[in-house]
Amino acid sequence: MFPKDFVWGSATASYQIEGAVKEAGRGMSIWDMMCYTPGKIANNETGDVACDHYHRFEADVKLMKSLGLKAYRFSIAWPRIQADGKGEVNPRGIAFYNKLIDCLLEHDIEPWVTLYHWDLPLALQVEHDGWLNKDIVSYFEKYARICFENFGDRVKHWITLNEPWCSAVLGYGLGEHAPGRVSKVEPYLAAHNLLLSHARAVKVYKTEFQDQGGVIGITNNCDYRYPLTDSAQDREAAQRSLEFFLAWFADPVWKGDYPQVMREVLGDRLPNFTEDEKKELVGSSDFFGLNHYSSMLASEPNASQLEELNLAGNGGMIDDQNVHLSVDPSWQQTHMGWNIVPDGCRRLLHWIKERYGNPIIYITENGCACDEPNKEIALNDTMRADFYKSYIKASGQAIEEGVDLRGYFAWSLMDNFEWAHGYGQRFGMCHVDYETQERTPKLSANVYSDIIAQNGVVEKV
Ligand code: PNW
Repeated sequence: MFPKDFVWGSATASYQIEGAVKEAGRGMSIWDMMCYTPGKIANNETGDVACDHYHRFEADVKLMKSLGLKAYRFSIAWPRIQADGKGEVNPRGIAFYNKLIDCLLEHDIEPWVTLYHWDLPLALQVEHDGWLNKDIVSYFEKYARICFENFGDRVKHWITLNEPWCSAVLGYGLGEHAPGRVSKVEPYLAAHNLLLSHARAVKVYKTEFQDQGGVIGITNNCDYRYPLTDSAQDREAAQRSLEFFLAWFADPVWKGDYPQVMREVLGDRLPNFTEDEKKELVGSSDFFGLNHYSSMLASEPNASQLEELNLAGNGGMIDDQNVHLSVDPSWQQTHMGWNIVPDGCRRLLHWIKERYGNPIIYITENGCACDEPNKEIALNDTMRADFYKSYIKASGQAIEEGVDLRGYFAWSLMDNFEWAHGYGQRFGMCHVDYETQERTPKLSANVYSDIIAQNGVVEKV
């Protein structure tokens, strides 16, 4: 059984579900550009239509209600609010999110709103180098203020950034995500400006909108790392890997600076915070938002593994860490090839509890992709149903052990545009037929719905 007010929700993101990319004054985002560049996305698919949620949000909210969701986490598309990211406010963009928020509240579903889930206005990238330029901090500040002003009377849970690790590493390091850049230096710069932008938005909220009485935080993603063996070297490798992954973004927010090990390894490539910036960062998250999907084994690389790491030339991201990653052959894998290890979730929650002084934690995403070549197979998604049950049970155990976990959001409400993988990877608890746009709850939706109704995983005998 979970605590009485535990928040049960599901999550989506604007570009992955909305479609209507050219409607009602929306400007282009870096993801439109990425998708229109041949060869970047599986089958050259785009978010042009996606789940057509922009036109179907009312039915989608009814679907959420029928499943018993208490909360719904979605993101605002910055280019709907300001087409070029810095100019005029677009009233039609405001109107869309007003309608969505009102509809959720009418159905007693709490809106949890992410300000940035990767759809940066294209003009900010093309004219200002996006997250590489410190100017972004003041653009993001203004955008955040517009959102608090217009929606903050009804929205009481804000998330500034979704997974800045992905923006920095996949967007500016490995080139897999928009804006598709490959570099060993840029990820650290992008991360720096992402963190400063987060802190600035929080400062605006705390100083100008305190009377709205909401909470605001950042959501980071992290997989868990088990040491391959019990050796001190492997345990250090696992710890180092977690610091390069999660502490990179969480230490500045909870402790005021990057982890020491990153300073030592990266030298000049890791930017410095001024004393004022540190002050703005420390304590800038009311809760610890965590997106968690998988686990790996970490070890100190041997000579040939080290050579492999260096040859991979993976944007400096993996070779900087000096960690060899592998899998336990007994682990089941999802359609993304991600390992299903519920105990890793529990351990990561403890790692966060220890390192950051028992913060309030929300799992803002957790879920899995299944191989669903047709609707019939999709509807019988036993692997996903088991995935939810096992991860939720592991989370419940962590709570019993003292972790202050207050909520869980399943990714995702429905199948959607899975970034570079296009529509071939389905994460939804509801199936989407992309020809008819019909939504159908899968087995996992019903299982999750039962979990919500029972406030926990109750095994039927
Ligand atoms: C998250 N990785 O993305 C995002 O927040 C969602 O938009 C996405 O649909 C979901 O997880 C499933 O992928 C991630 O490479 C993308 O470690 C890549 C990674 C992690 C999360």
